[in-house]
Amino acid sequence: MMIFEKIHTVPTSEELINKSFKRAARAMSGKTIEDKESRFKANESMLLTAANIFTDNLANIVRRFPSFDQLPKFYYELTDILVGVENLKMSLASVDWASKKIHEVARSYVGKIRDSDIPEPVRREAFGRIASIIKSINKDLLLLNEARNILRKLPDVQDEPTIVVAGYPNVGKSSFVSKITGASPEIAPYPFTTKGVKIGHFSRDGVRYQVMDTPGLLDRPMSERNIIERQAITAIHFLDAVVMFMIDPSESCGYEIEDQKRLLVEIQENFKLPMLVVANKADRPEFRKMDEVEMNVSMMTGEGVEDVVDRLLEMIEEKRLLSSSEEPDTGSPI
Ligand SMILES: Nc1nc2c(ncn2[C@@H]2O[C@H](COP(=O)(O)OP(=O)(O)O)[C@@H](O)[C@H]2O)c(=O)[nH]1
Ligand SMILES: [Mg+2]
Repeated sequence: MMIFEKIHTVPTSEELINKSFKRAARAMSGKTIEDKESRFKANESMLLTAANIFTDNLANIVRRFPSFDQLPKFYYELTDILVGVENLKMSLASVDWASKKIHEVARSYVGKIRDSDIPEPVRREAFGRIASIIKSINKDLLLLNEARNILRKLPDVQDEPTIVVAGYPNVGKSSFVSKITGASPEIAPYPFTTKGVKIGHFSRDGVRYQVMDTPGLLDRPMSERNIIERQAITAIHFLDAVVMFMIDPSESCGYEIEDQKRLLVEIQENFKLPMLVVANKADRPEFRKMDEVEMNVSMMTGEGVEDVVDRLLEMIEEKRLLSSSEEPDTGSPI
């Protein structure tokens, strides 16, 4: 399940006020009030019912947001870029404060109702105070709802060993992904891209691996991107991933070798992830071997594909052994 899926729509102050006071009034409507005693009781319980509805709703809002410090680093980064973790924490704290404050006000007004001569004005005063507490957190409720809408669109990236495929358009990335995952990959939205990421899976020896094709993300120079885009891209850095960079030395992709090399260097500089550089289209007559390249393949003939997969799995294993022996690097890559 997507990590942010359980966050519901966050209501506005006005919606909350209408809902809670209406429900409290409805709870009272069937009751007949014969004597002074039951009239006081009715006002008391109307106040407590309304207050409970408020505190329950507010507590649920806070509870459904994930605890940000426990979020996988990948999602933490994206959340921070998209909405700001500090802003979110502050708004959640305000909602929590309001919930507690309303509880306090209700408690103290129950006492005031008991001490009063006529209960209704006292109860109405309590409602007024509760309403103004709720109104005071309206900007927080709006921010949380906006955050919710943004966070729900994050890609559902599993906490699985991942192969990220990079390289210029038309070099053969998608051919590789469909060759090793069989099925056509799922398309997941990704911030600041129109195409999203394509995610496929395959299993080896009972272990599930995730393959992520990144059209629009890792297929053109970083220097052409603004800072926000770069941050969104470098969040990939926080996945448990290795990168396969694909070059097309035949240049039938439409990009010159020199440009492809420059992109390779940029990605190497921006991602401190293990990287395998692979040249594709070995079947083509224009193909030539390159110093930068570790393995040559052809997605058309299938030549070398198994070796590439074996090498990538080896790299994942090496990375796993390495990261279990040292603290993960949590520094920002840019
Ligand atoms: N001759 C040849 N063509 C290939 C090879 N791999 C991919 N192609 C072709 O190159 C084009 C782009 O491939 P695609 O996988 O969509 O590249 P992507 O844009 O990097 O995902 C397609 O027409 C493929 O059929 C290969 O090994 N040999
Ligand atoms: Mg493609």
